[in-house]
Amino acid sequence: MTIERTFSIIKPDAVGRNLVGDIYHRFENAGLQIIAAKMLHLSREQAEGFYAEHQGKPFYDPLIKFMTSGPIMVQVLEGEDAIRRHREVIGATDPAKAQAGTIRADYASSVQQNAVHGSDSTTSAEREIAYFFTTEEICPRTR
Ligand code: DAT
Ligand code: MG
Repeated sequence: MTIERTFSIIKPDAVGRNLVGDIYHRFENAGLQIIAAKMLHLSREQAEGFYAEHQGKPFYDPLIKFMTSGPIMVQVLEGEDAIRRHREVIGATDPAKAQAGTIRADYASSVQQNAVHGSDSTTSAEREIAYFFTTEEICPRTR
């Protein structure tokens, strides 16, 4: 197993419901260390750039509207097999299909308002971390 970094968002619905501490607790319990974090309220341009891969899909406009509707928490998580482990803790995109005990099963109200984001590959993790964080903002324990 290798130590990986992944990118995570607590979306406006979950921040609005005061779930930041609960979700951080779940990450830490899964062996994921928070090595960078901040609160942001995304502009339309920031959200569109982040979700560029979904442009043109039927859910794209509602997604951008939702992601700019309130503050979010963005974080970099580090740990063994972090990308897969983080996606496991999050659960499936559609909360109706997410395994019991996952963040989306417990907190997402719909596939559109699904509480959290997690990178799905090393390529997307690298892009997404660099989209929101400078090197100086990332604080690994092992530096
Ligand atoms: P994930 O967030 O699990 O990586 P994704 O990358 O396929 O899922 O989609 C990005 C986000 O877009 C997702 O978290 C919520 C929204 N979305 C995806 N599919 C959707 C759908 N069928 N209807 C409404 N929103 C959707
Ligand atoms: Mg995705």
